[in-house]
Amino acid sequence: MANSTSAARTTATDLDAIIIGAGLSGMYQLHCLRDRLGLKATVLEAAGGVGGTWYWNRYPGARCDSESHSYCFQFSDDLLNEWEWSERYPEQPEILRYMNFVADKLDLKRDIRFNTRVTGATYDEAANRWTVTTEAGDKVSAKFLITAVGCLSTANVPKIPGLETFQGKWYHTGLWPHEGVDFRGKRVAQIGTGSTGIQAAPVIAKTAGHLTVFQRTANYSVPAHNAPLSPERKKELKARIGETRRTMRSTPNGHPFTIEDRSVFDVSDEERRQIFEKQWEKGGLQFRAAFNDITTSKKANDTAAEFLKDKIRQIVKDPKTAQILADIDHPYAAKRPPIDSFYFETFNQPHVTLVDVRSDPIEAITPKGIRLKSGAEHEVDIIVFATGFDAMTGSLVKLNIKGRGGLPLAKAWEAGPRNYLGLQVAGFPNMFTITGPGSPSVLCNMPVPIEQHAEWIADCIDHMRRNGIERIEAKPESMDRWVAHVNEAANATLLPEAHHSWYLGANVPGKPRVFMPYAGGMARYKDICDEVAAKGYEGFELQRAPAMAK
Ligand code: N01
Repeated sequence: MANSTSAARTTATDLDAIIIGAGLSGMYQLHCLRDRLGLKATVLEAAGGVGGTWYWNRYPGARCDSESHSYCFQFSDDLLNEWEWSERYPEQPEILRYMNFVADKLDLKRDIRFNTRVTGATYDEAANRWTVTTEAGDKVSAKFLITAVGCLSTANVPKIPGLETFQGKWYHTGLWPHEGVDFRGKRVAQIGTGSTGIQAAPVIAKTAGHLTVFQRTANYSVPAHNAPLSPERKKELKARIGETRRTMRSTPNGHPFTIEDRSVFDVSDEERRQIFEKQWEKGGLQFRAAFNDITTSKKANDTAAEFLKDKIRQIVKDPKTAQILADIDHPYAAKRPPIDSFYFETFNQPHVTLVDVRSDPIEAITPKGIRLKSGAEHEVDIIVFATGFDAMTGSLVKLNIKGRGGLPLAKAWEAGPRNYLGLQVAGFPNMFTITGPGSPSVLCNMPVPIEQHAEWIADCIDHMRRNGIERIEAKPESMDRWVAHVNEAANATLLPEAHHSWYLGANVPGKPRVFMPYAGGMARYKDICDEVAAKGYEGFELQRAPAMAK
C-alpha cells in the first residue's frame, strides 16, 4: 500500500503545489491539480497509506454515519459505477479499501510521499514560495501550499493526573493500534460518549469481561439500523446516481435526503409522534429532517428531544441508568448527533456499568484504574479514551505554519480562527485550507464540501495561471466579514446552545471559544464561493509579477 519513494520523481524545486494529507481531500486535490491542470504536485502524508481519518480511526465499531452511497466521490460516474458498498453505513475497513481503490484507479500514490510527517511550513515572500520541512529533515518547496489535514485528526487525550502511573494499557480511539486490541475477559473503562464512544461501547462490550462507561455529558442517539445492502437496493442506488448527486449538492448538509417542508407545530401532537416514530424506524441522521425547524427553534427542538429521551427511558431497563443517560442538557443536534447500533441496549447487559462523571468527576488515574472526586476507585485493565479531538484548528496549528514576515498561524489565530470562506488566511499568501474553520465541513456529509473546495481551489489556481497572477491572499476586511457571517449563520441555529461542544472548541481546555464551522448550509456556501470567483476573486488581493517586484 505504502509507497515512500515515488514522489522523489518530482524534484523539490520545480513543484507547483504541496498538499499536506492523503485523506479524501488531499487525494482529490492532487487529482484536480495534476490530472486536470497538469501541475506538478506532491502530497506529504504522515501515515503509511491513504485514508486520513479512516487510516487512524480503527477503533471497534468505527463506521461512517453517512450512508455509504453518499460517502464517496461524486465527480466520476466511472468510480461510482465500479465500486460496490456492502452495507447501509460503511465500516472503517471498507472505507479504507474504497480510498485505496480510488487512489489506484487515479494512479495517485506515485505522487504521495507516505510516512512523511510535516513539521513546518514557511512562506518566503521574495521567492513567493512555501518551504515545507518534514520530520526526517527534508525540505520541499512549491508556489502553493494546500492543507488537507482533516477537521478531526489531532487526538484529545485529557490531561488527567496520574495517567503515566497506570499499569494497564490505554488507547485513544483516533490512534488505534492496527493490530487491534484484545478485550477478552478484561475490565475496560471507556471515557467519552460522543459519536465515537457511542459506536465503540456496544462492540467493546461483546468481548470485554466488564465495561464501565464514564459519561460526562449525556447524549442523544438515533438507531442506524445498519444492514447489508440487498442486491435490489444496490441496483436501485446505481440507477439513481444522478438523482442522489443532485440531492446531495442541493441540501444544506450534503446528505442524500431533503428536509421536510413543514414545521413541528404544523401538525397535531399525535401526528408528530407518529412522524418521529417513523423517522426512528428509518434511522440515521435524517431524524432531524422530519421538520424544517428542529435545528432553529428551541420549542420545536424540545419535542424531538423529549421523544428521544423517552426512547432512552423505554430501552434502558434500570431506571437510575436510564435517568443518567437521558439527562441531556443541550438541544438535539446542537452537538453532532450520533447514530448507533444498540448503544442504549448495551447498558441492559449485566457486565456493563455507567458512571456519571458530571456529578462525580474523574480526579485521577491511578496505577490500578480511575479515581473519582468522591474517592470511589474503578479498577480496570484497559482505558479507552473516546475523548475526541482538538478539532478544526488543532491539526493546522500543529503544522507550525509561518506566513509573511514569519507570522505563525498559531499567533494569527490566538483569539480563534479567522479566515475568508474557510479557505484562506490574510498573511498566508497562496495557502489554501481544505475544510478549514469557517467552511461548512463537519456540518456536512464530508465528501461534498471536500469536492467543492478542491475544485474551487483548482479553478482559482487555473485562473491565476491564465491571467499571470502570481499571488493570491485574503484581504483582512474580507476575513472580518466572513467571520461575522459565520457567527451570524451559527446564531440563526441552536448550535451555539451546546456550550461544551467541539464546534466551539469547548472540549479543549484553554482553546478560544469561537463557533468554527459555517452553519449557513453547503448549497448557500457554494453559491457564495462561485460568486466570489465570478467577480474575479472578490475579497482577495491578486498580484501579478511586476506588482510583486515593487
Ligand atoms: O468526540 P466528541 P468523538 N472527562 O468530542 C468526553 C466525528 N465522528 O470522537 O461532552 C470525561 O464528540 C466528552 O464529554 P463532554 C463526528 O463529527 C464521526 O466522539 O465534553 N469525559 C464527550 O462525551 C464527531 O462529532 C463518525 O462533556 C471527557 C467525549 O469525551 C467527532 O468525530 C464517527 C473528557 C468526546 O466526544 C468527534 O466525536 C465518530 C474528560 N476529561 C466520530 N474529555 C462518523 O461516523 C472529553 N470527554 C463519520
